[in-house]
Amino acid sequence: MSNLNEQHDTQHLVDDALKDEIKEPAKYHVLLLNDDYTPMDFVIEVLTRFFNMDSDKATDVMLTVHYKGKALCGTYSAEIAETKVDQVSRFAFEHQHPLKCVMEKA
Ligand code: TYC
Repeated sequence: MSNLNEQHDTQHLVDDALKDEIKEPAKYHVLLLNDDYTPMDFVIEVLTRFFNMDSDKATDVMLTVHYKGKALCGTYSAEIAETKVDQVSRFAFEHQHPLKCVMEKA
């Protein structure tokens, strides 16, 4: 390959590396999904315990999930979002409820 082409390629690699350094870390939405079995009170408990909502806000979000199928609980870095999903999933499983909590790139 010509010297000029190699220089061009190297510049691209440098640019990409710099871009990664400058970029804000990606954010993730954490959502609750509706099902027919998890008690409403349990969902409110999840929202107050893991997403620091007061009971009015938690009731509002629970009803959004119930009527619309899903709702946003919070937006976090990848690591925090994974931890929330894990905590909620374990808590639901331990109480034998089918409640599902998922994350998606914001
Ligand atoms: N649909 C459930 C019921 O009628 C309540 C519910 C709300 C379940 C939110 C899950 O994420 C959920 N008991």
